[in-house]
Amino acid sequence: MKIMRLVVILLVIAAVASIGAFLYSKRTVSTGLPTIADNTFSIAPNKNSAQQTPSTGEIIISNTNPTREIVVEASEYKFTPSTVTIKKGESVKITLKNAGAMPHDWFVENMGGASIDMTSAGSTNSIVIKASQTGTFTTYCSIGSHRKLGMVGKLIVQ
Ligand SMILES: [Cu+2]
Repeated sequence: MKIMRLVVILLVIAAVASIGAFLYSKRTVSTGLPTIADNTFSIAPNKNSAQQTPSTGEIIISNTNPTREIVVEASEYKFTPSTVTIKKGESVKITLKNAGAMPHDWFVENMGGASIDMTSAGSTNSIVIKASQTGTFTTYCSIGSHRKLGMVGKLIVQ
């Protein structure tokens, strides 16, 4: 009978298809390939992490509201003013204004966290710092040989 034959053929097709699907799913599982989720490590940058991590010295990067701002102008090859004076315990925003033609930055020596990142010509960058101890610290531009060429200054904490 034609109908019986058709039904048998359909059953065979269905059986082959389901066995195939079963083997396929089995294969997917048994390969143990990591899923996208396994491979995804979470990158959840904390925007304030740099500001919340105290540096190793007496100067910490503060995320509290600064009471004032000191603008340091950078050019080839000097800082103006070269000496920045702050008071112990006060949060001060230091802004590096690049008035030169080359990129510059502003580092407080031996205070890894206390630095203003590379600032391109015509741009400004800031940090808020707070010093817990008095002292005089060397500041400099870490780019190329700018330090040797004169981009050195002082941070005095009174
Ligand atoms: Cu420089």
